[in-house]
Amino acid sequence: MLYPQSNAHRQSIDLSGLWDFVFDPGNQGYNLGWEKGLSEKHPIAVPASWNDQFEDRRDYLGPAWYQTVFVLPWGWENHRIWLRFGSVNYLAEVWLNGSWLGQHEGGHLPFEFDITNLIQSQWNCLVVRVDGTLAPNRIPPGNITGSPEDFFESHAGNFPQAQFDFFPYCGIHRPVWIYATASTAIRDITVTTGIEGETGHVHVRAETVGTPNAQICFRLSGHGENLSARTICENHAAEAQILVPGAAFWAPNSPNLYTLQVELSENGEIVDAYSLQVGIRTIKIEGTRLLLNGQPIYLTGFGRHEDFPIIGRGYLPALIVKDYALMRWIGSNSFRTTHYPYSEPMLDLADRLGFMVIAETPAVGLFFHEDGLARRTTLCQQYLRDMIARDKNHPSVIMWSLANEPHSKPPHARSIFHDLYTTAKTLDPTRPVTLVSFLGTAEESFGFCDVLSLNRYFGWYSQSGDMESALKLLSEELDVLHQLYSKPLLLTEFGADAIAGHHAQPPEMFSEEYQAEMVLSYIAILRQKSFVVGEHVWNLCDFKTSQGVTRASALNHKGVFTRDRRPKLAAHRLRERWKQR
Ligand code: BDP
Repeated sequence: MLYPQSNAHRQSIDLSGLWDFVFDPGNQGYNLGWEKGLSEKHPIAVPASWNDQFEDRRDYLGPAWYQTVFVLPWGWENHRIWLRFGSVNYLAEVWLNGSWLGQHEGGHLPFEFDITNLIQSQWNCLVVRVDGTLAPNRIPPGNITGSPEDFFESHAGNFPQAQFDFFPYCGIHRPVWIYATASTAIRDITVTTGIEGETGHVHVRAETVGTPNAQICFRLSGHGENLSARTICENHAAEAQILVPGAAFWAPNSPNLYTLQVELSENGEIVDAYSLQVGIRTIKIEGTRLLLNGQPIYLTGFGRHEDFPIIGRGYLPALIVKDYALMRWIGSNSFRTTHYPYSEPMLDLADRLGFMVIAETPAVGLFFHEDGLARRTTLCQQYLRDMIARDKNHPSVIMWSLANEPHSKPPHARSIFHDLYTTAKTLDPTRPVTLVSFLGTAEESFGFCDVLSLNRYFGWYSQSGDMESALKLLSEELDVLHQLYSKPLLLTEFGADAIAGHHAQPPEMFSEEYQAEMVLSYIAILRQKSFVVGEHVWNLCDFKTSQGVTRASALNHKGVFTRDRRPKLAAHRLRERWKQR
């Protein structure tokens, strides 16, 4: 799904700002006709989670109602008009001027409605009902009361009872846009790239609406080139292959980008245009190595969260810029979008700044009890498809992650993941696909995944405080996985909680020294294994969680930076280590 853009042929307006809002704990909004307009209104900022914006509703997960009004912008008459939400967590129901537009389930991914026939020339009233209640048949799941062997017990007593280790923030988390195009317009663009010697191959496909056989022109410019291909759409689609001799390839140290301009014309007149940044690169697996543009790469970096005081999981451009500054300062080259797709601008910056990204679906904490399983499986498929549709054109995205730490011991888990793997490979044969597991040798999906992604906390949740035994176990387990599968292996999570300012010599748990020692000692082991292709420390920053006995101040303290982005000892040590490469 294309991100909104403004140019001479399409216009987008961001409706972010102060909206009206009301909590609906008694679920009376439908009966009171709130879809036509709210009777009680409190100001709320959009985008941002609602949980930390008020004095007393942190743990309230829904339902709640949002409302804003807007006028039809000048010149938008006779255009096709869309309403687009970047992310609403979790279930959104939407009305425009009292008419039902539809609903969307799941945070972290965009959805949109064609509002051409409902928009009015003067004021328009947009109402959104949001329900973030945790439920066992939602993705990610929560409020599970079933048999304990089906899920990870350590989250069971937490409040709110999420089946995952981050706060279940709710609300409109990313900008809401209205945008206008001509009735014949570009709806989707897919770019794949290849390399042959010095030549870059850029394959472009565009999909359109309106006139089925409009003319299309693909122009690729940058690095001294200005190449174009013209063709005519057949059945609303057109493709072209552009060869770029002596291409400037995209890589972390040289994130070269070209601009692809797609122009759609009717009777010789341009009716729509869309431009996209294109990085020419390949990503492949050869034996136990991960190759970018044919060269082995080693990932250094983090898992992270979209999380910050007051805005919760809301989109905050300054935070994105800051986190890239920190990730660059510390010498990392990659991250995983733990545990859900991040905002589109985050990926745009990864393209520009040269970070490699493992893009992960919201399938965290999956469990395989029959109750609700069919529904959860369908949602996982949908979120995977939607994530690939949204993020497929980013050169920075080098891998898809199907899930984080599923409780996948039950035998039927394997076929569910195999189906997800097949979906990812069918939609995008160009990228490796992984699944992030804590089961190690018991993870059945490692048999078909392209890369083994393992989370390990020896020395923390087990062998607590006993670094020597922890490292021995780590080293042995890695070797066993290598013997079993002989595939590239990523340590996607390792780390320790450190309360900033707490020190101990000799190091002990929760001190900055223990965290630093653990992270550095793990890295020393990983670097001895030729089949290990990367190390992602858990986490870039401390982040908010549900309350529970292992979460002092309802925070996970495994950040090497604090929640307000100040370095702990581990950040300095990592920087020294990663600057050596
Ligand atoms: C892993 C999870 C991650 C948690 C982390 C931890 O993948 O979401 O935050 O453990 O417990 O199991 O710190």
